[in-house]
Amino acid sequence: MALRDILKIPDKRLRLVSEPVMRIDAGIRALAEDMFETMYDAPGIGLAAIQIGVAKRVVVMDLSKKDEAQAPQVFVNPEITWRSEELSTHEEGCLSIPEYYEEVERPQRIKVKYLDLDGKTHEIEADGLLATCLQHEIDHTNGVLFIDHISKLKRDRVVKKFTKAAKAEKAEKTAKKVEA
Ligand code: K1U
Ligand code: ZN
Repeated sequence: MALRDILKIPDKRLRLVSEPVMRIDAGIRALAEDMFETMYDAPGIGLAAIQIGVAKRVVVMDLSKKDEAQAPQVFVNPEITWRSEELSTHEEGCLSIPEYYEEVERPQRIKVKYLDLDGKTHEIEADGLLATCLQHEIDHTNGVLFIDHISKLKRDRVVKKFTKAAKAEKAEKTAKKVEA
């Protein structure tokens, strides 16, 4: 198991469309383990492989409450097969946009088809936090971020803030290299 770095905006890799997994093998199982370690460490309740720079359609999630046993779930090649017409609004966060939270409106209920790590196909109906989190993570596999669902004004403001921070971090690293 390995703790991986989580990509932050404006990293362009977050905009890639991830590739479907063709074969669930030891490499995919090791990837899921690294993703859980990284997600629990962050901490977060979900993570898509592209957030650690791997453009494969793999999502991990754990929606258990603090006082409950861990409930890890893996979704390989998750696909939304049905969306309700009713919408609902939930506050969302993203480990690739740390400490920024906004309300997002999405379909209230969805059906999702996916494979587990044994290659078995499942189809589930989700609502509440599971529906929100699945839609957020499936968006990641398609290069879509939750800030794409908020106003342009708010999105531009948060992208500008993180772009400035990334430039400052790069300049600091360059200065340290010159010093050494
Ligand atoms: O995909 C991600 O970036 C992870 C994200 C998932 C998510 C959260 C809320 C709504 C939709 C999707 C996070 O986990 S953000 C962190 C977070 O929500 C959290 C962290 C610690 C405890 C409880 C929640
Ligand atoms: Zn996210």
